[in-house]
Amino acid sequence: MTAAMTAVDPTDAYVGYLDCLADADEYAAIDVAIGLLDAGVPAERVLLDLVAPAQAEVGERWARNEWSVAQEHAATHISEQVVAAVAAHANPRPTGGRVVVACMDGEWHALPPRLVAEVLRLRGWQVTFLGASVPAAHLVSYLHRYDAHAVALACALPMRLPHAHRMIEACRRSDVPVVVGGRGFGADGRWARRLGVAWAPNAPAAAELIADERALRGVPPARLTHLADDEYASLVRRRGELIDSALADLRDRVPAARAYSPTQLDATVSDLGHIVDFLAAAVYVDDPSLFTEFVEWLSEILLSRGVPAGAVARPLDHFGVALRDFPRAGRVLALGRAALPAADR
Ligand code: B12
Repeated sequence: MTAAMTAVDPTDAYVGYLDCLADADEYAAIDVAIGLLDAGVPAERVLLDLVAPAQAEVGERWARNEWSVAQEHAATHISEQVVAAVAAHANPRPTGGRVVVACMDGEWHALPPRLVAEVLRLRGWQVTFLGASVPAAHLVSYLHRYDAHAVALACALPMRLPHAHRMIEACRRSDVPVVVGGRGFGADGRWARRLGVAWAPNAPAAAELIADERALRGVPPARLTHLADDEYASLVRRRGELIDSALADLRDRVPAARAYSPTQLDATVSDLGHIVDFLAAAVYVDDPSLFTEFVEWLSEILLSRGVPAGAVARPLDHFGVALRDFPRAGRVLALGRAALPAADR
């Protein structure tokens, strides 16, 4: 048994609970959570003050290359089991209307909205949780069929924002109010404001918004007139060509890249794809900070995994040349280049 069983506060239980995740000890993790419930801690606090921060720490350990993907997956599975156990223990009965909670198309981070779904359930809403990557057309027909009071959409990755916008618009056309959340909208929700949609920083705030239909519907409209320059659409059309040419350029200019194994090549293609997708998303919302934050994150990830310096700088320079007729993308790339740590320039 890895965890202290006597904690009556999620904060005191946190370190022991993280040890359970580190040891992949599902039973001990569930015991910690149920122990807190039995000690009178509200289920909402167990979810938000224990499971959520522990899961964020899992991400930090993966990012620092301290935990493998397998350890992260094991820990995430345990968190899902703990959420299920807490939900079953609390077993609330709905008194309110139906709220549908779903991940945007292409979004696999289902645990954060699952926490939101359970908090809404605890607060009396009848919640349908549709889970990861729900195609827009299927979501909309589901909303029609069940006459939803509101839909809560999750996006963890800013590169998915253009898809998120299409999905938000599809829900709007069926007149169901939308609230969005997740890291993908920026820490302060600034990209949700750009897309003209109600945003909640966390589950309790989402519950308050959903209870206030006027606030949910009374959001200022999207500010996307810059899309008239067609840069975003052209970037999307050229995605494949940009990735191919950046890979060829990297192999020409960074000697270590010529000796990459097939696995390293796959990872490089995936990183180049992310660079193009984050660039396109920054152009979509017209905010270079979306890209500079990503570049800082990516170079930290690559440096902690021993990827040679230049692995980010080189593709940025290449895209800068390939996209010289794209003034907004060019500005974003230049700011991204400037945001790189000295070690990667
Ligand atoms: C687990 C995990 C995964 C799992 C998800 C499994 C699952 N069932 O959820 C898997 C393995 C699928 C995954 C995949 C990837 N992941 Co991941 N993942 C995570 C991790 C470790 C935990 C997510 C989590 O549960 N967080 C805990 C929740 C509670 O925190 P939260 O998101 O802040 O949520 C709160 C609020 O934001 C808000 N909220 C959240 N959602 C919603 C929704 C609504 C409607 C509302 C109102 C509010 C709201 O309320 C929550 C509670 O208060 C995070 C790290 C992290 N720090 O979060 C990385 C993280 C999000 N992943 C990341 C990445 C890069 C990826 C991949 C691209 C990796 C890859 N190379 O393939 C893929 C992308 C997959 C995809 N297309 O979606 C990065 C994103 C970085 C960035 N620059 O954007 C992170 C931050 C890891 C890191 N530290 O670098 N991931």
